[in-house]
Amino acid sequence: INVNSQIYTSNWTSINSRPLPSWYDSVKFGIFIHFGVYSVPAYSDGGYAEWYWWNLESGDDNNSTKQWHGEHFGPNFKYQDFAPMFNCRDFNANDWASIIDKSGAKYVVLTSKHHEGYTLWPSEQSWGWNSVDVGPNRDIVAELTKAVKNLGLHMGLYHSLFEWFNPFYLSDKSSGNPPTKEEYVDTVLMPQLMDIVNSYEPHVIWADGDWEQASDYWKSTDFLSWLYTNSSVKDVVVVNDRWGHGCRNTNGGFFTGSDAWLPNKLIDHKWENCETIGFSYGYDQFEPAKAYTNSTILIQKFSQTVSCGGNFLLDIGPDAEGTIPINMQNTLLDIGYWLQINGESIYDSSPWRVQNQTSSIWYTTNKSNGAIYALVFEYPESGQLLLNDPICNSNSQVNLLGFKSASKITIQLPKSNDQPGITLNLPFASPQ
Ligand code: FUL
Repeated sequence: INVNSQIYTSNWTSINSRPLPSWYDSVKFGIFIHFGVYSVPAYSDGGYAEWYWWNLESGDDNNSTKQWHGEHFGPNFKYQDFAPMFNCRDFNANDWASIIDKSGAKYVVLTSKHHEGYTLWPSEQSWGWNSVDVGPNRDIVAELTKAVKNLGLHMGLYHSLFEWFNPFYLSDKSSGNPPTKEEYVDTVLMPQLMDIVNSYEPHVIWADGDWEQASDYWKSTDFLSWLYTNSSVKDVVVVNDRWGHGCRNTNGGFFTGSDAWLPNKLIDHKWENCETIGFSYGYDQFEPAKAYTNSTILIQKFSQTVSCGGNFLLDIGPDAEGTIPINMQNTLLDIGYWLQINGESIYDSSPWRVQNQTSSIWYTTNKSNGAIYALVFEYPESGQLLLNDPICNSNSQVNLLGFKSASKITIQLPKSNDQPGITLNLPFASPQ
């Protein structure tokens, strides 16, 4: 189907009928980046560090954010006063892109604007609350877009539909429920969405903040019909499903369920698991190294996600200087090394007819070479691995990816022909 020639109109039936551009399903792995003024205090009350401003203004009286803020910055220090400290002095877009490339990820999703409203590009609709006017004095979106695209990766942008404290939004919100006016959407949101598309040509638009209002208020289908029909990225762009309450797992592009959604069963619509390495999406300077999920567990979650038809969007939270914390970098390199060996079981793969055998064996298949891949998280000490589901015959071959000294493994077939289940006699060594 030629996505290009279609005209999409402003209703969900039309928007939902658009086929997802195929690059997205084939690449499987992306890196999410939460970066903004919240990267300065980098403090979490146990929830997300990027929610600092909300906790400061609106959370419970004397909550831990308010206490910590008072102790460190005093009562008169406003959230906006953090912006000049968002200096990004070590931010080097080519370095970020290179680390991401080494992780084996094929796309990036950067926060062009989170709920705080601060934009990482000089948005005219930010009235100075952006990274060119205050903070680093740099267009972060432009720099990273260029570096990521230069390496042949797809660049995407996360954009919060709402802003906690935008006066236009607060005024719309107080007009009724649902709001009886849409000044924020007309004056801020729609011009911003069109601006990021026209200026940076992102291949992913990752909307968020959907729970605040219905998609009618956000005019989501107006934007998407323009994006799919008239924009310069209409052939390649993919979007998620966070376009208004009730839209998740129903409307838009790929499904996202909840944050870090890992349903562990086949989902027959393209979906994505936005995982984090730590707990927060934005940087939390107090998160101890031991609270970070190690690479082995992340690789397992990644495999489970892909087995069930999902993409894995792994989040990193750089600090206010623009450094990706070293343990996050290490994790990315670990995953990249694993993908160098095991990538053929992931990239371009499809879910198999069976997703898993127990919680430690997950399957994928590659339709172009007909192979079935078993991703096995526990190496059997006995050297014998029983796979219950594959149906093999005497011509079948089994290889252990990454095992260099002997490519073939002996297979014991079931006693009667064409029965599922095989026993593999593996070498008594773990793969290099
Ligand atoms: C959530 C946001 O509220 C979080 O801060 C984060 O951005 C996550 C990916 O989406 O809904």
